[in-house]
Amino acid sequence: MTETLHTSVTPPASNADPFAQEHLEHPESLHQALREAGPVVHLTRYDVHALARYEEVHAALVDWQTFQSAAGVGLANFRHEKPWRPPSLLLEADPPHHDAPRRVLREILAPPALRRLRERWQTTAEELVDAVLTGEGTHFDAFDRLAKAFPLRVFPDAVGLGSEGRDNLLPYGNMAFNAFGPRNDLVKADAPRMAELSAWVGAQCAREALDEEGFGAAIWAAADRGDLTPEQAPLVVRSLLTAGVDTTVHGLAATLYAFATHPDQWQRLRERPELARVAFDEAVRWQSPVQTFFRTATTDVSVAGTVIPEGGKILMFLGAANRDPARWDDPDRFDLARDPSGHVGFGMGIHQCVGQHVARLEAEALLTALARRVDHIELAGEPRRHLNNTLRSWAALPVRIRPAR
Ligand code: OVP
Repeated sequence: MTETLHTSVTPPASNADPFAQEHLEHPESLHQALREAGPVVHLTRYDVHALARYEEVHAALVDWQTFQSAAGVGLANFRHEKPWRPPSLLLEADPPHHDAPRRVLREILAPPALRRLRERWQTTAEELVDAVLTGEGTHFDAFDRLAKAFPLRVFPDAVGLGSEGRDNLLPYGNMAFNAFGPRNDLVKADAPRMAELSAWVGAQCAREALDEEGFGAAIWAAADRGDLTPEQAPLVVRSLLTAGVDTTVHGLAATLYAFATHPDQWQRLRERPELARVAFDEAVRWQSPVQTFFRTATTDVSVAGTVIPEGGKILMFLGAANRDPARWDDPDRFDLARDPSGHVGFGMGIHQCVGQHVARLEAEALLTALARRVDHIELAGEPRRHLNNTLRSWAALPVRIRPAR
């Protein structure tokens, strides 16, 4: 994608604020406008270049040499601004520094390493589904009782966290994902708890805070083998705690929302529960729980004729790329019959979500448990969004379900 710089076109400009409440709540119309405006759009308010088409987003994601992460994957440019916390060794790093932490975490979160969790997670999912079926009627908040409850039951245990303070995990993740955006009201609202939440998360990353079985202990074992330095280990644990909770909670909520609004797709899953994983990926494509990430240009680079200057920030709209009609047939349809692979909801290239197998295993357990017991699921009220600068997230998902006989 690095073309010659001879012909340079001025890109269309937009003064839209993608982080304004209206666009966070309903991003579709902005996404469409940005895709249609051109392959590159200059966002004047932040002086960044935006990519909203699949082709350009995909190309930027895979070209880590030209589009670096070490200057931050939010709006803040770490060349000029001090990060709010020590940068992530995975997300906010480039090769070669990125590679050892990535290799360690990839092994720990690879499918073979997760096999020991499957049976327990399935049992937990069935317990949660039984609880909503035998509760006070079949009308309940699927966000609270399933999407939030399930990851919080299984993931902190899998990491090996102690039992105290687990209610800090979601607020910490919410804060971290807000921090990729501008310093707007969402970021300001997080400020009072920033020191407290950061201190708690920091303390959980110590070897002594983690049990001997979990992902956390496995990261420390890698340090003992010399695959990581002792200074790197706690920061790699921190990545799990930052990226592993809110993402799965809102990804599962997106999946439940998809089924509650597409009864025909629920019947398809009931008939073929082995579609659970495809369904989750299709929901990740359709909703894109992680909406955006930034990169920074390492050189003057031409993207479809527009020169993005060295040091400039590039805003990649993953959610817009995942619904680009040039890449997807009928992109706004949630459809288990399509092949969603190639979506950029987990990113693409060397930074592609290292935890995606964990997320898929969670989704498979929960959806399988539901598909076995639930005949029909529908909305029982207006779903409520929670606003976050990066995550397409939820506050409530009222549903009604009909138990299968
Ligand atoms: C979606 C991600 C997000 C937030 C933080 C981190 C990773 C991290 O490594 O800390 S990936």
